[in-house]
Amino acid sequence: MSGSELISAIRYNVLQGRRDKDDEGLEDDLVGEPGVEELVKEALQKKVPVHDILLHGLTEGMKQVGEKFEKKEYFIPDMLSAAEAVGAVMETLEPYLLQEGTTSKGKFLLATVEKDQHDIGKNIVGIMLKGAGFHVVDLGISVPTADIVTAVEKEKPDYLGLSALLDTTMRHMQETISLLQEKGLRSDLKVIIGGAPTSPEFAGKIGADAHCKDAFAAVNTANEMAGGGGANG
Ligand code: B12
Repeated sequence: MSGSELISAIRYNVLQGRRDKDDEGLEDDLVGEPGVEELVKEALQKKVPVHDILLHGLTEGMKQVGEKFEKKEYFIPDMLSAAEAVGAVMETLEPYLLQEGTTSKGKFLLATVEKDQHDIGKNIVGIMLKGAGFHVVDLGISVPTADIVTAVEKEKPDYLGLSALLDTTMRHMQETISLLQEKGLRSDLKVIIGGAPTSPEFAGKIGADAHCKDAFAAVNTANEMAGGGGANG
């Protein structure tokens, strides 16, 4: 398979929720055909850029899963199998994303906000930031606002990254910033937000320092804030 065939096969197999060759597939019976794991390994061997595997294969596949969920063609277990297939290959991709830094450019605290369990995007952001030389502390999913603020108090990070994928949980980002302000913890901290329902306008409205549309933008923004260049500089 060529690079672009591999990318489209990865996308299709995410959509089918197929982690590996033993999985059947949500819509077609595909047992024996390579799944996401085998395809990603082949793509890496063929030197398909990791950026393309992530954005055009895995992330685009998840986006299409979301569209099917919205149209009620897919249900929660279907979203979960796709998410599991993507989660499983992150370990394979991690060493390729961790090529750059060894020196710490600062401490980066990451969390998915209260009542929100989505973490694939946050985990990618964490791996890429580690790779860019930041010391990443990941607080996990559905982290209560008070716990995020306590962690800021304890860890004294330079950056706080908040992730929200639901319209109903975005408000906890604002809540977190307000509580940080109340406790006098906001001024030395850069707050960066991300996740599908968020936007630069929303970031401005709630007083965050930046919004990033994906993990590559997160690395660029953090690098700029740390006083260096972009993802490649
Ligand atoms: C997988 C998935 C799930 C999985 C999550 C598994 C997991 N471990 O994460 C499960 C099945 C658990 C799930 C559950 C639900 N989900 Co869901 N889910 C998705 C889906 C299909 C993909 C999300 C994803 O992983 N995308 C791939 C990653 C790589 O992209 P990303 O998350 O956007 O992250 C990138 C950027 O946003 C950015 N980024 C993200 N975070 C951060 C943080 C920082 C600091 C920075 C800088 C950048 C950044 O960088 C990332 C990497 O490039 C989306 C559809 C979609 N289009 O997003 C729906 C979606 C988010 N889910 C949705 C819904 C409704 C739900 C449920 C409420 C369903 C239900 N009725 O129960 C529950 C809620 C559970 C909860 N309390 O959180 C809706 C949300 C609608 C809305 N706008 O509010 C969506 C949009 C589906 C839809 N179209 O209706 N879901």
